[in-house]
Amino acid sequence: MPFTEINFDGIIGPSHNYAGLSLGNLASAGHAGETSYPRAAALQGLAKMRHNLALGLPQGFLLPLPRPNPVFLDAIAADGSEDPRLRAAAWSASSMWTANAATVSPAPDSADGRCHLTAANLVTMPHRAQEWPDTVRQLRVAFANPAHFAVHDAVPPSFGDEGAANHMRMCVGHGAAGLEIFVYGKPGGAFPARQHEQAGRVVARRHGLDPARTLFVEQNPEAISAGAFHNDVVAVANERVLFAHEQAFADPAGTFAAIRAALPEAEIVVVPAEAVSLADAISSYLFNAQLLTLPSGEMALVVPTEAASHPRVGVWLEGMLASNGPIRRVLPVDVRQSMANGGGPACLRLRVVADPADVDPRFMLDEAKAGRIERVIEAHWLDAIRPQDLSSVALAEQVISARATLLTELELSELV
Ligand code: SUG
Repeated sequence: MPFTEINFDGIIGPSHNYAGLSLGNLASAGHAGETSYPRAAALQGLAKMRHNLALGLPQGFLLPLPRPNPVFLDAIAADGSEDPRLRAAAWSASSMWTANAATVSPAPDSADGRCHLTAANLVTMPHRAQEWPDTVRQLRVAFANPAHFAVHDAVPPSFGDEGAANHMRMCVGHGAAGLEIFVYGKPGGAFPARQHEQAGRVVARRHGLDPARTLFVEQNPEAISAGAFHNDVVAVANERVLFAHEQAFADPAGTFAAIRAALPEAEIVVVPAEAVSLADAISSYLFNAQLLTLPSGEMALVVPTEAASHPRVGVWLEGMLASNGPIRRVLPVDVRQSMANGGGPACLRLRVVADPADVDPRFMLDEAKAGRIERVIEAHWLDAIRPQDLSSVALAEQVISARATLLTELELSELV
């Protein structure tokens, strides 16, 4: 099979909970302390994967990481009883948002003709900074073939890196050489700027990208202050189309001109602030959508139900479909449990352009495997977690054994 885009969704782990750990992520703060429903969350995530599989698209997955994380607790010399936030960090199921797992440059973009993946260090948030060593271990199993893939450790922690959530790729077709756009924030605003410019530059050099097809673009500080803690909350790209909020970038006109100069085929769909304010975009997660090329060649936008049902955003989407733009379908999915922690459909997936035959087949989904995963989730994922439950040794044992059962079912016990 030629190069194609494969979406690797994070299976939502059995310790999914609402701890309010992410400053600047309004949903995480707004749902802090609520009861979470890990089984429902994981089933919603699986339903989204099945939805995209049924569209005829290749679908992969990545597994939840070990939680509560003994390596993290050991490193901070704590058993978790000292501080509820540290305990919650050790339990966090945040690796579900695989858009933050790594930055991916497919083979057509790199100097050595291999697909490069650099794990994101996620240093800004302690609960996320613990992810990358286990992420890199998993990526090295899934993308093990050195003829086709190079998996790099995270960039040094002085440079904050949030992975694909701040990276966009535009091209005439997935298999063609692409324009890679690294979006960074500058510190000094109300909330942390999680992606540093230098991190993107390190990744671009490591991946052997052509400077003529690489852009570094500053995120609008107003967008970060309004709650766009990652660029993928205000912009998404697929092939020749960029779908972005008018206020996504610090210099929108300069950014769009640079994109058009590097990729003359680019089509830029800008949503004006007078139709959808930054606040509406962020609360509805309109841009945290999967912009997908369907087998028919049409483009579809997989949006959270919150976007489709939002009064102003829904109207804007209807108008977009009625116009003759490049996005021809809008497909709502329910990922409410993830959304309440600030993770929409696009956060839950890592895009890798590759030949599916080159990926370890244990990470590829088909309907039969989805059924097997569903049965493990139904039988072993916890129904509900309240913040005070995170001190329970019995609950920790249940979480550990639920994940181990999934690994055994998928013949991936080496990741235990
Ligand atoms: O890093 N939320 C995640 C959401 C990540 C969304 N990803 C993308 N935009 N690609 C974060 O802020 C909340 C965890 C808590 O509060 O319990 C959290 O980590």
